[in-house]
Amino acid sequence: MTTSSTFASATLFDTALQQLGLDLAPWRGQGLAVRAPRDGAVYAQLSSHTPAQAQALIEGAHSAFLRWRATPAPVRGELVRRLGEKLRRHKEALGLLVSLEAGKLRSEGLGEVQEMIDICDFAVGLSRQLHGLTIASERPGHRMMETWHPMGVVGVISAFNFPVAVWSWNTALALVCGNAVAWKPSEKTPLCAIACHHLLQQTLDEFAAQQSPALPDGLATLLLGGREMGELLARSPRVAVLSATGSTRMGRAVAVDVAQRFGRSILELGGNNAMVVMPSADLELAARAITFAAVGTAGQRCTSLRRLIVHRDVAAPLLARLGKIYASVRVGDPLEDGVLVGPLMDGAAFAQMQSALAQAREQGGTVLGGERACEALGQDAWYARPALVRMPAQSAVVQHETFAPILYVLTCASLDEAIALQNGVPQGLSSAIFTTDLRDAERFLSSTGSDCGIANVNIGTSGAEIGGAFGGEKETGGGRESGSDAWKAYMRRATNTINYSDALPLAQGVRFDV
Ligand code: UN1
Repeated sequence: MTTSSTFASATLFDTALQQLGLDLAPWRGQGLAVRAPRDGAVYAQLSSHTPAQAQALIEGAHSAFLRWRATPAPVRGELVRRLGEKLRRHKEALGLLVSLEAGKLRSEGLGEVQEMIDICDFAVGLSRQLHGLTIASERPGHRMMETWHPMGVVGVISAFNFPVAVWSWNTALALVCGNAVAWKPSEKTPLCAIACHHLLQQTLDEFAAQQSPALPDGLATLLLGGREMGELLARSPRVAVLSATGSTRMGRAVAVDVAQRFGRSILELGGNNAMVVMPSADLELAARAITFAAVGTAGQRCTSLRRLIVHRDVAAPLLARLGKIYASVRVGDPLEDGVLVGPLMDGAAFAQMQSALAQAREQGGTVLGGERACEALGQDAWYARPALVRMPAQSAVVQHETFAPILYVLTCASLDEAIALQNGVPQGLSSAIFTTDLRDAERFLSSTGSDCGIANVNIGTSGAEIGGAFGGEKETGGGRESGSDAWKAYMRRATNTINYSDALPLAQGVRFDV
């Protein structure tokens, strides 16, 4: 049988582009490599935008915004509905492209596109629900209310590990909220970005032809480039909101630049996610959840499980089970059926993993796994066996996010100790507890429990649905994207007081007779 894994990456890239109807010619140049982590093959070289081109595109986005903000929100929703339809039609091809360029399993690539479809559906509903409140006024014959208005150009900086979904969370919401979008994708996944841009541009063109007056060009723009492109977005006074996903280091730089000009930022930065396993837990379920969260996507999700805090009473059986899983889990070509762990993004990611493991050993850790694997798949293909690391304490290396399949294991003697360990790191994205004890579960979710933006019971830390707000506290940056009322970050709130009486009473009983 011939499976997609039998084909060289170039052939598969060709197939995906053909199915997407995407011509790469206008994007070709020098500077940005399109690379497949599964075999390290470089498929194409693309050019970056110059700063002058980027400035012009941002200006164009702003002009488009001035028209788009006056388009009724449900009509804006219709555009996003059509984008969702287009994504449904191209799910296979786009999913394959994600698997190729980000090194994800087939089902993870498809899952990412499903996440895009889901957020489009969500945003369509939202387009009729951008509600403000009506508020009781203390003055007779007065009414107060809130109205929500578009902000302007929303800048989006996204990371390689979710090269399409994170863009869609921001873009679907930003568009229904009446904003324009300027996107700087990771320089490691430019082709996924071009494909998304192509599908949105096609949708916009079809939609614009049916609008009167015609829709302006430039509503969604793509800025290809490196770090300097991110800086340009962060510093541009035209960018009203900047939503940035990536490392804490990047976020710290961006946040300062945006704050300097009183812009608004939505930051989704590093995670160092923990799971607590209590004595009452269903250990088999916990072992499966741990495996998906820790080794899935080769540990390269910001929600990946990095710390396991297991109660000493169940540490032995759980670790024995995990030891077996870690020894047998299949590492290999992510396009091959049965493989659960694909490649790391590149050689730098592999080097960082090895450096973290060396530090863990120095800090008293015992490492199982972690060595290079599947070298036959390519000299520049960087696979690693997932690593399970027993640590004597939550030392420096455990406090740090390493974007790789390393799971540090700590033991605890009580829920209080577990919560202190869970909260005892600088990051605060995702967390979970495995327990069948109602008290433990509720305590973990309470104000004295997990300090993360995501806290789960009896499921892992990764794989969040789009319906909830996504993001976290402390060094994770505090931003919220995706579902719930995250849309409010893409709009500005106006408080309106309307006097329908023939008098002019002042608030707080102030007298000012003229
Ligand atoms: C990310 O890693 O940047 O919750 C996003 C998850 C995915 C999104 C992760 N739905 O794991």
